[in-house]
Amino acid sequence: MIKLLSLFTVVTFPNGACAGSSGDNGTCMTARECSSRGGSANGYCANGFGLCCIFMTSCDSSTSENGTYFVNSGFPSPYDSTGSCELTIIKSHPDVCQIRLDFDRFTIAGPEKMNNVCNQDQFIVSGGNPIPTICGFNQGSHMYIDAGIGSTNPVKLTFVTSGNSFERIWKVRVTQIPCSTIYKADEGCLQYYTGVSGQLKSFNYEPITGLQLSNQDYGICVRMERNFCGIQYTACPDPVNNRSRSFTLSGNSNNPVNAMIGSGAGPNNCANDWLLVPCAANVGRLQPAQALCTDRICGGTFSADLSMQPSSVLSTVKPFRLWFHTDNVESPIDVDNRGFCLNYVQQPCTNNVL
Ligand SMILES: *[C@@H]1O[C@H](CO)[C@@H](O)[C@H](O)[C@H]1NC(C)=O
Ligand SMILES: *[C@@H]1O[C@H](CO)[C@@H](O)[C@H](O)[C@H]1NC(C)=O
Ligand SMILES: *[C@@H]1O[C@H](CO)[C@@H](O)[C@H](O)[C@H]1NC(C)=O
Ligand SMILES: [Ca+2]
Repeated sequence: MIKLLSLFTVVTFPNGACAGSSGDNGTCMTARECSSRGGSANGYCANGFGLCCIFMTSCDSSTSENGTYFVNSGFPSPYDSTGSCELTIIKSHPDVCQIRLDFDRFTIAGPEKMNNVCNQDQFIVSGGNPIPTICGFNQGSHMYIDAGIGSTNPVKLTFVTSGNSFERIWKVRVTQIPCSTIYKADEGCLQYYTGVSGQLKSFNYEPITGLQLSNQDYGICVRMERNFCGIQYTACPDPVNNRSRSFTLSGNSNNPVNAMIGSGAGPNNCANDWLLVPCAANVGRLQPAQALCTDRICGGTFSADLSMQPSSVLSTVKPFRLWFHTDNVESPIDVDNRGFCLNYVQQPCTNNVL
């Protein structure tokens, strides 16, 4: 039954995601709703019936708005001072289990150069599962924070800046992910990648001056795409150095360093800093030897053999997961290591890949 209530037509539309005219993402709503929730309208959505409402906030604030951008004080200008800048994230709905952070901009001071510890500037996540502290250059990276089920303690993001003058800039997009969605990350993955191919980098990876961060311990997961059974990793091209530094985890990377494997005693093991690639074997190895595989890889060359020659490395352990671990010591044995940048390609369930 249709009731005509008034002469006015009331147009309703869902509060969906929208792209603002500035290029930032927002939520579609009415002008009144946007201003009462503390957002700023930025272009139209819902065929012109709604406004794309952008939420941007800075130090010592809290947000329950999905898609909030957390920026440095004075953004888009850089911030060159010391202090502590915190955002408290409140679940927009009890049915939010994860928070995804996208580092649209992320430049703070890097680690000290002896042991690569983030002791000047720090980015700290608290209130969720333990997350390693990071620093340096991390634009384009992401993190998933486990926010727990139901109403839990809020997750807090803190940028601590201290020490020398440095032009810091950050813009972190905070997305709240409902428990029931198919696009949430698998349990235990700080980073979660989808797609048949892609690129994985350690935090503060940058081939010219970036340094591998100490005190890291986290999982990197790649969603198994349909009809794919294995995954192949290859060190990224390094366009700036004569000898590639795109996989330099241990040793002095100012000199050639072979790949090291395993976790036992001895000079070529990965007891301190390592990338765990489950049952890794070099691509192209003869079949009988394929049974021999390794788990930890470190050194200054990416290969599952003790070799100076880089190789593509195959793993067929499912689900596809890496684990990255570093201790708190570098100098004097480990010098100028950059961490890793790897390209991955999932392998179809043929070609002897089980
Ligand atoms: C807006 O969202 C799209 C899709 O998720 C994303 O690719 C893009 O980077 C976002 N833009 C900004 C400025 O956050
Ligand atoms: C937050 O926005 C993203 C799209 O940007 C959407 O996928 C997600 O479901 C939203 N979360 C909630 C709790 O509505
Ligand atoms: C690369 O090698 C050339 C020739 O040996 C040298 O002049 C140049 O400085 C090197 N570049 C780097 C980034 O090491
Ligand atoms: Ca170390």
